[in-house]
Amino acid sequence: MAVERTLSIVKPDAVAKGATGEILRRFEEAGLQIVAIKKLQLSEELAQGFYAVHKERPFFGDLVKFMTSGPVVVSALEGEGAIAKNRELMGPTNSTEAPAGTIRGDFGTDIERNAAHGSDAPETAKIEISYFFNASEITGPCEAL
Ligand code: FUP
Repeated sequence: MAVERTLSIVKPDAVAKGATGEILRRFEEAGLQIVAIKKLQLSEELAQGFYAVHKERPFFGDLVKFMTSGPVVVSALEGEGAIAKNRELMGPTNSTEAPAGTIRGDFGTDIERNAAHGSDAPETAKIEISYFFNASEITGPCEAL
């Protein structure tokens, strides 16, 4: 399996619950390294741009409102099969269908308030990471001690 990078967002609902540390811990425990990280309040413009692919969908307005309702924690994760690994840890999009033990099952509420975002493919991961981070803000992986 190839070493990949993926973009993760701990969404406002999970940040507000104080679940940021636990979610990041799950990534690290699964062998994903945090190579970039920041906490920020998304502006309406930034949230609209991030979800631009969904702009014609009926839920777009509510999604942007939710994503701007409080701070988020955005990170770039690196590791073997990072994209699929992150999505496996998150569980299905709809938190009502996500099993206990998954991030969306444990910390989300429904299809909108679903605790976390993870890129879905290498091309989108690249675009999404550069949406939030300059090259100088991304570190290399740490060597194991
Ligand atoms: P995912 O790749 O799992 O994040 O899911 P999608 O790209 O299909 O959807 C992006 C985000 O849109 C989801 F995280 C939540 C939101 N969404 C809704 O709010 N309502 C819907 O009916 C579908 C998606």
